[in-house]
Amino acid sequence: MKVSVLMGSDSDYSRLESCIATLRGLEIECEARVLSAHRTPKALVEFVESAAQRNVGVFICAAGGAAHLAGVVAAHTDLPVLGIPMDNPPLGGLDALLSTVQMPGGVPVAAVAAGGGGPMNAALMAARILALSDAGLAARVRAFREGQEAKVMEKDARLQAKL
Ligand code: RP5
Repeated sequence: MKVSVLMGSDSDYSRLESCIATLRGLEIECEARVLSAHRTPKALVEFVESAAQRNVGVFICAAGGAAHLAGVVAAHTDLPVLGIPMDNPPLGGLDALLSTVQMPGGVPVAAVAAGGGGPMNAALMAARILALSDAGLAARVRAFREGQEAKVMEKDARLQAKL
């Protein structure tokens, strides 16, 4: 299954590169689009409603400011929706975070994380969801975690050697 990565503006793209790279590193097919809840509402809904035809399994939605993207997507799909609040001026992302975590009951959006780790963690959370029904992906997710542990242990060993 594929992960659909949506962003409210092309100005969000540079911070989503780690999300897309993480998905690709885990050999997860993904699509990425700039679509806005406010500026392109019709195209957004059409795109979300045709997700089954593209074999989408999870949506990742990044937006700043009023950040309605994840909520609107969740209102038009039964698939899991992961929202990434982008830390933009003038309110530094608090606005987007509050929008993302205050969905009304019945329309679930998971707010994955604010800040630099958010896009990568959204990709890893999407991978864990898809891995529930994909043993090969589950093995790659485990290998990622183990590889990360090995890297940190290596750094610690280098530090110990210097002390
Ligand atoms: C949001 O407004 C976008 O997701 C972006 O984070 C923010 C600013 O968009 P631009 O004015 O840069 O297009 O909708």
